[in-house]
Amino acid sequence: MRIRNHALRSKIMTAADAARFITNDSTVGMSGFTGSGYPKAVPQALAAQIEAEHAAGNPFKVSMWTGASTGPELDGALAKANGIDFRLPYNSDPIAREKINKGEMNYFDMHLSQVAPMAWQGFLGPLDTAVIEITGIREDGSLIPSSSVGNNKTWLDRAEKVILEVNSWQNEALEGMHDIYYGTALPPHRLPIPLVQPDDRIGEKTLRCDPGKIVAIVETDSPDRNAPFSPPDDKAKAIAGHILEFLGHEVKVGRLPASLLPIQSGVGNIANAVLTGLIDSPFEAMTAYTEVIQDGMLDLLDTGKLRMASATAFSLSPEAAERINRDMHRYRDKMILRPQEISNHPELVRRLGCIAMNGLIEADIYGAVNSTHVMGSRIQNGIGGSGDFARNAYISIFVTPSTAKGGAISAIVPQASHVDHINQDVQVIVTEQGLADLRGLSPKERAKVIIANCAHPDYRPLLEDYFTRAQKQSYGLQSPSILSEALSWHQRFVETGSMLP
Ligand code: 0RQ
Repeated sequence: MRIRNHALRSKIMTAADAARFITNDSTVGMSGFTGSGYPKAVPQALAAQIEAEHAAGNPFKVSMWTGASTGPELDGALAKANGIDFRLPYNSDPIAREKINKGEMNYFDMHLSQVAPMAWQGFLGPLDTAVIEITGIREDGSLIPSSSVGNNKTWLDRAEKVILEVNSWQNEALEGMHDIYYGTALPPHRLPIPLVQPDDRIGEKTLRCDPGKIVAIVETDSPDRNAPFSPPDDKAKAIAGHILEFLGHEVKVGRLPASLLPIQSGVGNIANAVLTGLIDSPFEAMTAYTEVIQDGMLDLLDTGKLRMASATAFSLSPEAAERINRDMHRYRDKMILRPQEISNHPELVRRLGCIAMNGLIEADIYGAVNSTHVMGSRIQNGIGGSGDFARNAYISIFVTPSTAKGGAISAIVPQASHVDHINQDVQVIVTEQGLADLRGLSPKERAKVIIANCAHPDYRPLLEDYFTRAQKQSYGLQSPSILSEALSWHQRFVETGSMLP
């Protein structure tokens, strides 16, 4: 039995009845992080309720806070119903993305580690309702978390009303895997977070929740989004190869230990390919201190190369989700899921010395990175946790194919059309062409290495030409720029569909 607290069983109801507790103009905190552990039934019932109100000529929109991206049953359904007025943080849902880019939805993209602390600071406003997926409820009323922790602790603490989805698709053996730290506070009462190794447990195994706030419990049996990974293509394999060679070199010259330092890996196919590449690497007894556990990490855990992984969520293919569900008892001792304010905490990322690896949209010749905005204005996903890790990492690596959209776009440009990560937070850039180690280099030195090692051959001569002329024409010569031309590649793409002249 999933709901072991008898008093709370009286709150079980249908998703439609539960959704009626959510009203127009209210703020809702949903569980969910990179497609796992998000509520599936109540958001769909809410979307139906919103559509019915709209059909009757009544306004109905909510503000929505999550952990990170969710799934089609949540972001997709609510965006389709035109039910979201404001959303934070990271989103990867295509329908929500379209609404944001059409100017029909307000989106506050923020560092994932800062969501919970900023909610506590209060300027985001009150939180009316929390809708949280869990695996079960214990006899004492404490909640067994699901396949992501995200901001659930904070939503449960801050919300006036709580709606729970108890999802029996989630493996009961998840119980005990989580580590919920209750020691955070606002300044001036903050204390050091007592975590010095990725496998330290510093909190509780379950979430606390005032039973008086629980207005509804909905029973579900639905899988997480679980998007498939495509097998690594040649570019991803080449990128992985450059990174492995670089890390090997760092070990050889004594700048990294033989087991490396805790790895953080972003989402996506390339990040997954790098993890897969580590299987054949010489590194042993590695650890991960990261946001999401992907397929590649499971493979690494299986081979024993990865000793353990700490994260806030799973982000698995359907096959890997099945595998982990089958073998949960075996994986459980090697994985810890924490609140995202801890998995991504700058203090901990700096202390542990994480090796951060994240994707980028474009980088400029000086190494400023745009992770979020295509052509400077169209949001792709969001900054996610990349800033939490990039700024504080021991080594901050960014990866990308050297071109996008079949070669019509260069990922290396004269000037980034939007900046998420400033030069100082970007130490290594890797494309299938090669790797640029930018540590200790001045801007002009960085430009030479980035153009030579990372740019695609179709764009390399154009970048060399720009950089040569910039060094003659620029107002200043610290980071030479031709202001009238710096964003002309983007303009050309918008006008002609290609950055190539
Ligand atoms: O678009 O799907 O329409 O073809 O962006 O690009 O090459 O498949 O790479 O999946 O690794 O995503 C930066 C978006 C890269 C991701 C980004 C288009 C490209 C494609 C995806 P299509 P790829 P990836 C941990 C850390 C920010 C958050 C972060 C991201 C789509 O890594 O969201 O790092 N990062 N979080 O065509 C136009 C360019 C483009 C471009 C790529 N220069 N111009 N389109 N694309 N480059 C996770 C969390 O924090 C939760």
